Amino acid sequence: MDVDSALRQIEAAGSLEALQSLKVQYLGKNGLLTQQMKTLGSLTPEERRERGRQLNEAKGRLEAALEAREAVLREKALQEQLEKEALDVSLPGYAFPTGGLHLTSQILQELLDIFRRMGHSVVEGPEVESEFFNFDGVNMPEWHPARDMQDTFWLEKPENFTIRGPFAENVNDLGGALLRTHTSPMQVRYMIQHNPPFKIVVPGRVFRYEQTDASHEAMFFQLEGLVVGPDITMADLKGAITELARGLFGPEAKVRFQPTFFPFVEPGAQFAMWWAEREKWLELGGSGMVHPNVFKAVDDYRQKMGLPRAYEGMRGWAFGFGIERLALLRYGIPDIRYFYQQNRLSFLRQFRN
Ligand code: FA5
Repeated sequence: MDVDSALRQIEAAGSLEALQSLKVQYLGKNGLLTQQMKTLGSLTPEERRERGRQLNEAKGRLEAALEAREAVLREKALQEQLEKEALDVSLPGYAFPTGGLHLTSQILQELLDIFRRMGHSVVEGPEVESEFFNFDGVNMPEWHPARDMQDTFWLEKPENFTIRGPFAENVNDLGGALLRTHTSPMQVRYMIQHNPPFKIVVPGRVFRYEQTDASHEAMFFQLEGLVVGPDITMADLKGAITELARGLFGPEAKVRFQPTFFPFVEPGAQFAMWWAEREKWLELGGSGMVHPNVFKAVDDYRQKMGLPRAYEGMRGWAFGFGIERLALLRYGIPDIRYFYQQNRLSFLRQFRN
């Protein structure tokens, strides 16, 4: 074995793998040097001492050379890795597009916060509704001309159509299936399932089969309010709407009620809010005292289900208004169709929260 040639090979090893195989080649279990060590036994004691010393010295030099080369190669590998992974922190970052809440969701959250502060619970109902809850239950029987005020998307009713909610499947005569035209059916659903007194608000999507224009959509959101108890009066309704106006437009806000007709309230009133900044009235929606026929429809239904009648002698107020209409007026948006139809990001981004 030529020690000098081995040392040169070690010195020239270009990688840790190459170095490892040299180590095996010379010092491994069957390496060249190891084999020579094994021949020592056949020598005379004298020769053995001399030869053993030589081999040990060679082994020491090889080991030292391997170690030194390994240190150099490791350092080189580290440098290469550092260079490869180098990060230029002065480069500009990537802009990640972020999502945001739709304007409608933002306003709904604001409204729900105002009503939660007044002690209302927030409840939701189904968008596919039965004729009974959408119309008959809120005092709009089939022959009632007021049904024409809300053009309806009727749905083909499948064979085994059952309407969502407890008890509902036990009642056969719920009429046709439709997309709810307002959130008022939740008044009936909630009262069937809960005893008074209570305060609720119902946010939700509603649908009307109508020609769209700058202020009419076929799909929009309403917020419904309902408060029932033994001595609720119109003054409570005024108080709640005033709180709502102040929550939206500040402590100076005023409200205005004008008599109007909705089948499910008596008396009925449309309400508007005074927007001081712009000095104008915003017509928002309808309201009134719950019509006795609505309480009666609820109690009749409860009785059919074997539940006690709970609404005789009760009084309540209700309101309902359009969320997009509020936004149109508040932000001076010229066309309600910007909200959903064209999904205009340039429009929606103006309201990014
Ligand atoms: C109702 O839907 C009644 N359920 C409201 C109500 C509830 C009255 C409880 C009394 C007591 P109306 O059809 O007027 O009423 O609609 C209420 C509001 O929804 C309107 O004032 C308006 O803000 C909004 N709205 C109605 N139609 C559209 C439409 N096509 N596009 C956008 N918003 C609409």
